[in-house]
Amino acid sequence: MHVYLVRKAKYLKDPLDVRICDISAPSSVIFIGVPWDGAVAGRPGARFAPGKIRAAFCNLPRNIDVEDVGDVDIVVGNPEETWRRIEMVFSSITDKEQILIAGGDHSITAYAYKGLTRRKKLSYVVLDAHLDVRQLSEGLSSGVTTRLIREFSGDTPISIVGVRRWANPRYMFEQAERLGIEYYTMEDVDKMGVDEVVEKIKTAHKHYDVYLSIDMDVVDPAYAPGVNAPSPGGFSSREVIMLVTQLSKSLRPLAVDVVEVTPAYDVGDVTSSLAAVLLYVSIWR
Ligand SMILES: [Mn+2]
Repeated sequence: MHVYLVRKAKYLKDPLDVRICDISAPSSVIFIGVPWDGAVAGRPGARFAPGKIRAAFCNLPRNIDVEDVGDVDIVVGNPEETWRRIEMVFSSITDKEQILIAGGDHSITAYAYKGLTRRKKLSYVVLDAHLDVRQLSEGLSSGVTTRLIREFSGDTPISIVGVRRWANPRYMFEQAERLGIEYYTMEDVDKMGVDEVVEKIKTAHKHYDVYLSIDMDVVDPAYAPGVNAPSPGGFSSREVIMLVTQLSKSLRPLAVDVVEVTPAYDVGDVTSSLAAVLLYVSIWR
């Protein structure tokens, strides 16, 4: 092969400037993609997000080893088989300090959680504009995730941060309360401040291995336009980076996912690159 032919062109030649994917090494921190969007009721295309998020994540500075273990092999048109596969993959992950997950629509979270909960006593923290307490009988959508997690988790704590009053019908707030789900609306966050919210969540989840899920629609559409169900009035990218950094330092989550990115609606990959940065700052080791 010609000496000037490389697998991937490197634009900068500084040998000290090493990026995450320049070297592939086993690590206790792994990156896994779940390219499934078969449960999207709104704007489809999240199946293409892991590729975009991976590309952005790969290009971040390599301050820690992260092992890319690939994508879950999903089956288009078959949610039951796909969810079974996701659950199998995650139930087989052992001895990892942290699992970074690039979705996919939000339904992947429920089955990743279900797989991991076979070995660990998990609790669930989610950043989301939506309560996601819909029933499967309403139709296949990613709005069922928090209800499914409640079913899979028994009575372990569930906290939602960033809920929009204008993006959820009133009865869903009652449903969430009935299911024992703690939620913080954007107004709550504004009134209390991020420090107090993080402190309250830390106390509620202190005896558990935490699964932290980041639905990118928690971010304002001005900063994250490429999502399935955008809702105005969310965090800026700077605010959400600070929130995820603080939550991760406090909770040391076992698993962190970024979901609902829809590259076809994105602008210049800003949503994918923010998702990649959120995974990056969630690394607590
Ligand atoms: Mn959502």
